[in-house]
Amino acid sequence: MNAVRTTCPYCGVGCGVLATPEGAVRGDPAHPANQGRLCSKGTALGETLDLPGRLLHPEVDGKRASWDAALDAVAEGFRRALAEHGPEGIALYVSGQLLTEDYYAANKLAKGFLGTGNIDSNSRLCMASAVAGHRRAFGEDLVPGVYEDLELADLVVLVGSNLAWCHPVLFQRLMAAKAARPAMRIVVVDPRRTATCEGADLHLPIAPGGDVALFNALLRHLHARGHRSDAPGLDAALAAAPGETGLDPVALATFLDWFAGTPRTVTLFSQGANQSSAGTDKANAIINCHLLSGRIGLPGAGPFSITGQPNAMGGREVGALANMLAGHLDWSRPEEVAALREFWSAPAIAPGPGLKAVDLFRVAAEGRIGALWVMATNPAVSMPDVDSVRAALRRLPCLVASDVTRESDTMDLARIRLPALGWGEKDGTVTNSERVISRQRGFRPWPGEARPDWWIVSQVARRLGWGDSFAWAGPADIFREHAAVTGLARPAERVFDISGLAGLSDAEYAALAPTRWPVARRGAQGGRLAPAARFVATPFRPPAHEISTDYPLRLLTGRLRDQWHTMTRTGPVPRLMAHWPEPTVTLHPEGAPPEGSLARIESRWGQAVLRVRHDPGQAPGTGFVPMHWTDRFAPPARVNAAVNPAVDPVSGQPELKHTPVRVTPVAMAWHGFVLARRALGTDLAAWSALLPAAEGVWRHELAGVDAPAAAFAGLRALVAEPDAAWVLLEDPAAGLHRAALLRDGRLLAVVFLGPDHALPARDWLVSLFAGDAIGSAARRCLLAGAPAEGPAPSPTICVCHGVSAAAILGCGGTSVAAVGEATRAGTGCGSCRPEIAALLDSAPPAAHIPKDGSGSRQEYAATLVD
Ligand SMILES: Nc1nc2c(c(=O)[nH]1)N[C@H]1C(S)=C(S)[C@@H](COP(=O)(O)OP(=O)(O)OC[C@H]3O[C@@H](n4cnc5c(=O)[nH]c(N)nc54)[C@H](O)[C@@H]3O)O[C@H]1N2
Ligand SMILES: Nc1nc2c(c(=O)[nH]1)N[C@H]1C(S)=C(S)[C@@H](COP(=O)(O)OP(=O)(O)OC[C@H]3O[C@@H](n4cnc5c(=O)[nH]c(N)nc54)[C@H](O)[C@@H]3O)O[C@H]1N2
Ligand code: SF4
Ligand SMILES: [Mo]
Repeated sequence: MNAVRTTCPYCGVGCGVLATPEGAVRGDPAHPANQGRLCSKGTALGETLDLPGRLLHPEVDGKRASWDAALDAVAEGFRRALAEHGPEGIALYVSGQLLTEDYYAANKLAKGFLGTGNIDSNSRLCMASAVAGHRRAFGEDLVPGVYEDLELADLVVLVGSNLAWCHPVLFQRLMAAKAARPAMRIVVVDPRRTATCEGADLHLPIAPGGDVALFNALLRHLHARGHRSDAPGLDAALAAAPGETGLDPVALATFLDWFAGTPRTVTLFSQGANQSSAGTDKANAIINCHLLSGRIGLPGAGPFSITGQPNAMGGREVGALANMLAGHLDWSRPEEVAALREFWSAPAIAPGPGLKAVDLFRVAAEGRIGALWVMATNPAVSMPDVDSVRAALRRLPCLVASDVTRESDTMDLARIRLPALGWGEKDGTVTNSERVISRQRGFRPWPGEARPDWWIVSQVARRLGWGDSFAWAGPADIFREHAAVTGLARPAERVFDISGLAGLSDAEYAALAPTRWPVARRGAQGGRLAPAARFVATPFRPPAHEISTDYPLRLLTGRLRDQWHTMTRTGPVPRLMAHWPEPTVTLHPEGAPPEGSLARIESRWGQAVLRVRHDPGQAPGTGFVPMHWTDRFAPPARVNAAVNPAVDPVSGQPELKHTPVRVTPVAMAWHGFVLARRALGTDLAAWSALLPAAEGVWRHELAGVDAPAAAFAGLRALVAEPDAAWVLLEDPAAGLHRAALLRDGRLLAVVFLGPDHALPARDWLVSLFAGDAIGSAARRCLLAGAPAEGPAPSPTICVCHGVSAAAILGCGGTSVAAVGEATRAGTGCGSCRPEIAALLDSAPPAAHIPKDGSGSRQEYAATLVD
């Protein structure tokens, strides 16, 4: 196989991938992160290589432009904004999905030459609190541990992490370790009972925002149990206000005892910790406990901040957050600023930190930013209070956006659109959660006029008069320069040092094997870190905005297993949409609107309308909405319109995981769906969601407030085709309107309307679109929406091997392993194993196959699974 060794572009696990130009993809057995494994998203990478909607040429003011003209326009936009507003009035907003080399180039342009601190990254929404916590405790942004520690630990505590869905390969490594060593314990701290809880011994359904209280209690408990430390700050930390966890006292006591009595403990934390107005304190409250128990940087022991994006860590290394400098150099140390100024020959280097993301868009909304360049991120969807952010984007005189796709909500608003290379084309490095630097290598030709992000940056720099400082021939040149920066102003206390890689030849860079930092000398390999640390007092504070009688429910947001962020790459792939086809709000069944109905969630900031899904594992008083839906797929379901923009006072990271809302049922005149052989858009009705149902089949979920008969006629007219015939069923008195469009026995479209959400499952109808002509038996039941006999198709659980819930329940296996042997379900990427376990646990089984195909439901046992 002519496969190229590269790295997965999704999560921060950073799995090695072997890929061929034809799009065949498999896990790289030689990569230390995954040792050959891949999850559902990684496995489907081949299907995302030729997505429609690719941006292939630069555009200025909506018209195709040459690179010269587009780059001139960017330079002119920034020159004008500089003249009008000064360096405070220009900004870059970049992303952990850039390669380190692209990231370095953007940061050098902003801080070194445009002279502005205003370059922030979507990592502000993601890792900023962990970064700030590390810097307060260790004096530097350091992750002490490595993945292997999760396998060596006797206790693994997952705080605000849905590892099973968000870092699936690491979760599989953890599950394999536990299977080999059943005495190992896993605790999940999360207000929701997630798929990750399926592998856990104890689930602590913490009150949203209660984590600081939990770890403050743990610190006191450890102290009472005789743990001592010489590190500074312990007394103040012990004296800090404890706070309320909302936990059952027995479960809490169990956790405190397990932790105190287990030397090999890893506490892994993710967005349930970071995305909080107390996010930095959450990180420090966790680190405090590891410090007092002496468990940092040891095999199987340490605090572990897991990164989200493929190159979240790389962005921190190059300093592309508004409050950081390149190479972990620091504005607070003048000798380091001077060293960088000299190294870059950048007399105008930014004098200090710039605006953090939430502030940046607020200032832009006030008209104080003249030019903004967005790279590899979609703030028109992913920022909190996002309608205000959209208003800010619209107000910008010069909005530049570099992306691989034309199909993003941010691209819609951009004045200058620049086509960037994507995964499989671009070339450079990324750093994963355990500090391992890996190569992403191109294995596909560059499409259209798309160019690498670093090249685009360097061309703009040249037009602004700084060509000599950006005269790189390729990513190897940039990497060497970045590596050299990390060696500046030495000797110093800074641990981050890869100056040992500054002398790599082009050939050595091309062949670079996964390498963990620090690498201070050529040939060195980093290991665990045991930095000197201090305690930080973390007095408990409740979330920034508390619930009230008007807004009595706590809205949590997060991710789904098979979607990536704003869906630009995963949304169009039917296999990935199958797992969770509609935008939902998950609620505890008690007092919730009926399952399958539509409900409005409203906050002080905005609203979204979503399909109701019941889950007894959702804590009463909370609701969960995935962050993924956009104008492209379901305009009314953009949850960030409702999410509050409060930030952590230290890190500036927004509180994306806690917004007070109310939920109200939405009355609609009709509900319905259209299946068609092309996408008809997302404006077909008052509520509209678009999903790829199968290869060449699009599903439109709809609900309207107009007269059903008129809506039905309108929808039929939309899909009508010459020489095709309608099969019709209409009962206007009952509000029932159904139609199927056929030509020569081939199904072209289906339009179903009813008075409420109780409509037939879509899966069987979707299956009829495959093949040339449908059989007479199926034809007779077409408008019933279900076959006359035999089971209706049930939702796919195992995406890799296409195994349905019905097949799993019907195979006779009673364990995940037995089901795997009988059906192959769960034996591919393994991401669905928690769902198989949940399905097997549920009783009576048949009741848990969703009637409407709206996603798999999970029921859960008691809190203490032990
Ligand atoms: N499938 C998939 N995987 C991804 C991504 C994706 O888009 N899709 N994105 C990647 C990125 S960039 C990131 S940052 C990671 C995120 O990975 P995770 O952080 O694991 O994912 P989330 O679903 O955002 O949030 C995790 C959990 O935090 C819980 N939570 C909410 N509030 C609180 C609280 O106050 N305390 C605690 N303890 N928990 C709380 C939520 O219920 C949720 O289950 O995933 C990465 N991996
Ligand atoms: N409510 C809520 N909101 C959230 C979160 C949450 O949990 N809840 N999580 C937050 C977190 S942790 C994150 S990380 C953000 C993610 O939010 P975003 O970064 O806005 O989401 P993505 O969809 O990943 O956007 C990446 C864009 O970069 C493009 N792209 C991919 N590769 C390249 C490349 O090589 N070059 C260029 N130029 N473009 C490229 C993609 O096509 C896509 O348009 O969302 C945040 N928002
Ligand atoms: S766990 Fe999945 S998404 Fe994350 S890097 Fe590995 S294959 Fe990619
Ligand atoms: Mo993230």
